[in-house]
Amino acid sequence: MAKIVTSGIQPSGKMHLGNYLGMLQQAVQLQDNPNYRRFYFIVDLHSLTGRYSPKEKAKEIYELAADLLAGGIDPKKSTLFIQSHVREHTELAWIFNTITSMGQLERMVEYKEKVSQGIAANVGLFDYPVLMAADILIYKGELVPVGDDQRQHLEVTRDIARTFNGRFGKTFPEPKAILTHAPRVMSLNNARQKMSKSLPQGCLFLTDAPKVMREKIMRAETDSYTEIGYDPVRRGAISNLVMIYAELSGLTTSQVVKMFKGVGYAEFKKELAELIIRTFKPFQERRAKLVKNRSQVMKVLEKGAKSAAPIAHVTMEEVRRKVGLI
Ligand code: AQP
Repeated sequence: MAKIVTSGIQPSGKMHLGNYLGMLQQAVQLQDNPNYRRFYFIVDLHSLTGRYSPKEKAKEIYELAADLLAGGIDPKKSTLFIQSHVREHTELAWIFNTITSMGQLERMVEYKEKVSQGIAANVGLFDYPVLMAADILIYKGELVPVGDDQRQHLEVTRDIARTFNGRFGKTFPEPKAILTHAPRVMSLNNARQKMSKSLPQGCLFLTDAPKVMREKIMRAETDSYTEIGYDPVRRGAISNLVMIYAELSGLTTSQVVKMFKGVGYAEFKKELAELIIRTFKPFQERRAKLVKNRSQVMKVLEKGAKSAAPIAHVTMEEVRRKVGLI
């Protein structure tokens, strides 16, 4: 039987290089594996936990769909849809809320970091890992292509699956993360923080104009050594740039270091910027066409929800029965 692969992405701003290298690139690669069935979704409900304008939100949801399609998600190979269009995600999240302890959610590093950045926390933000567990388990997902920042949340999913199975009988698998070689792309201007759209200065967006991409890379943090190297612990900033180069060129980090031996930082950065611009030019062209063709994109999302909903419905019926709802 095909293994179920699930992954979600928030429509809360533009897609960036971290999303691409941590999640999208591998979600696309997994499409060629006939042993997997894939569910990829835009987690619009998760994105309501931050501040937003409703008009802007609708645009972000639709443009993220364009990003995913332009980035290689193929609706013939993957079921692509909007989370809120399959209502069972939230119903299952409620059941999971009742078997999850407050203490476990209070330990979430992402939550604590957001609060320490001054983000006013609401109950939805606190409860994020529980809805994420429902997003995955409603399809009985076994594999989850995600970035490293989601590893702790995925542990909660595994715990919830285990607790549910223990109390109500074997129902859910315990899903595993699939990480890339670039599971945590760091901010370009602060290698101690992950690249994140809430820190836009150090974030390279896939839709940035070539000039902006060049400027961001040329300004990126390095160190006081004279040659590039790969040592993420002691030389985080330059190692981050080497890793980006390696991922986009298909080389290993040691091949990149060898290739640029004796070359100064400025020259390396110039080459890296051109590689990024070349890589994302076709993406930008495809995206521009999709953004203009709203009805085509919406049709894909509607068809995706129609194909995901019956599966979610069956799981929810099983859960309702097992927990004693009539
Ligand atoms: N820096 C990153 N490196 C590797 N993977 C990353 N991901 C996010 N940032 C990095 C992965 O991208 C997928 C979708 O992410 P998301 O929707 O949870 O997160 P995001 O909202 O795009 O993350 P941000 O930019 O960090 O948003 P804010 O600032 O709002 O918190 C996930 O698989 C994630 O692991």
